[in-house]
Amino acid sequence: MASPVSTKRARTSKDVPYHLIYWPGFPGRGEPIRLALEEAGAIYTDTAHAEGGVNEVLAHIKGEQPFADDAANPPVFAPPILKHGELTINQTPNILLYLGARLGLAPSSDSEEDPDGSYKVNELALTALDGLSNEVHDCHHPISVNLYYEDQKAESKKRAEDYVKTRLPKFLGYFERVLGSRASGEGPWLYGGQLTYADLVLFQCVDGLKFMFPKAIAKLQREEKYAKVLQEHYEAVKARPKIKAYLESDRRQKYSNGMYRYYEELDIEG
Ligand SMILES: N[C@@H](CCC(=O)N[C@@H](CS)C(=O)NCC(=O)O)C(=O)O
Repeated sequence: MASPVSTKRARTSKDVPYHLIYWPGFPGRGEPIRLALEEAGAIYTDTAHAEGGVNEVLAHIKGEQPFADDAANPPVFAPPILKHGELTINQTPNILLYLGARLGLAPSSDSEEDPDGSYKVNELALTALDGLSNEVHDCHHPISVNLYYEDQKAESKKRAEDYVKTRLPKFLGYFERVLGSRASGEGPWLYGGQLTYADLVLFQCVDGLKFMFPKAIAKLQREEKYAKVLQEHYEAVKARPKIKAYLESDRRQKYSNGMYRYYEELDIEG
């Protein structure tokens, strides 16, 4: 009888460098993970900056060797992918959940003070990714992710108009409430008076939105709407010394045809 495969492995030590596997050429879904690693001063490698790094991304997606022989980790579906020692995981918020407590960017479930805090931080990150990242992506891929933007331009225009008029205010309004809530604590942060990875996710979403819908965001700022999210919180994250240094470095890639794209025809005031 075949013996059962053991998927158990010892926890990877915090000292082992992290390895991010993501497409080169744009910040994309990999960016909140980079921001977390940068803010924590973690040692990491990134296929976006490695010669031939794209081949590693492709090998994972295609389930090629040696990844096909991994007894401990299920095959990943799509990048971003994080490798840490023998652990291989994907799904952006899942990676952030793993990194959160390890990097001091979320309460640990072992903490006596706030044992459930990690779920609250995760909730905020998931909500930002739902409404200010995934739905933004759907603005240029409203019919199918498999089709180019150029094949669904008419639908994209409708989708982007609806997004800017109804969905964007709904999610910005939600985060404005979070920032004004008692649970956000002191200071400009979303939860518990301390910077967490949810803050980095929200910052990245707002930064991408400023690039993709500059007219709509400028109008909201002129009207002094959602000032906590668009101004205070955004600037507070941007001014963090390690984040500032990262944003000014070559490691920060420019927006192009990733998650946040600029199309003049979609750039409406709302
Ligand atoms: N929900 C995931 C999915 C990852 C994802 O959609 N990755 C994109 C690249 S940015 C991809 O390659 N998707 C392939 C597909 O959806 O077919 C996440 O947040 O990480």
